[in-house]
Amino acid sequence: MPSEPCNVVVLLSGSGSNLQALIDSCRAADAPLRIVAVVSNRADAYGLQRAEAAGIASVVLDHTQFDGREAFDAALMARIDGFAPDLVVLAGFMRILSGEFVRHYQGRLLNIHPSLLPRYKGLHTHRRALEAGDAEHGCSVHFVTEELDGGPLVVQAVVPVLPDDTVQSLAQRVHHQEHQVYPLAVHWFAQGRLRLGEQGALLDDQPLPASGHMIRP
Ligand code: NHR
Ligand code: GAR
Repeated sequence: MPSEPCNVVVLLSGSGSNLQALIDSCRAADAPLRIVAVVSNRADAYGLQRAEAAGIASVVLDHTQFDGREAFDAALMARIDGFAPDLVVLAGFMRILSGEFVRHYQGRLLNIHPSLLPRYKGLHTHRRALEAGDAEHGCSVHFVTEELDGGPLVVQAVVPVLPDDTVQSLAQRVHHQEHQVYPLAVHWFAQGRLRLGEQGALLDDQPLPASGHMIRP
């Protein structure tokens, strides 16, 4: 007998192509997860239209309407918890989250970041990889902790940097990998295979390497 599916809430701020990849990955009737809600801090995020098209509940919580980060995060937690999620997924969510928020979802909060962490934490990662002359770039899925982009790694996908790359062409190559590895990591979690242990991420009760599971071209 299949057990209850893992209820997932997705947080985003923009286009939502990673949301779309997750939606597409739960088409099968026996998918181990269901996306129960999408929360955006921006009313104009295209990801909200993707949610609506897929029949997923959505919420807009505009951070500019709150008096500071703590107040926004408290409201965000209340809205998210209304959906009783087993997992919260950051998919292009552009607001730094407070320690209180991160601790509340400890072990059930994942992010996808567009670089090969620990390289290029923060913003403008594609431009920084190009400017550094890196031969390789990529993306990382990690458990979120208070240390920005510093939580235990789950999976990384490597892409080559090509001689004529622009920020756009490189970003597109990385995005394509994001759409493969985020559903993979989320399905691992939903299947009960992935969890956060004391020392880092565990897959099937085995510690993952510090770099996470590596996918190379
Ligand atoms: N919060 C915590 N505590 N830890 C992490 O690892 C987090 C997080 C919140 C978001 C995503 C992250 C990324 O993958 C993420 C990871 C936004 C910023 C940022 O500087 C940095 C990293 C990430 C997301 N945001 C600005 C801010 O002041 C606003 C930028 C904007 O609105 O465009 O919050 O890269
Ligand atoms: C993705 O590339 C994601 O890695 C990145 O934003 C993009 C969102 O795309 N996340 C961050 O930069 C977090 N600071 P999407 O909205 O099409 O999924």
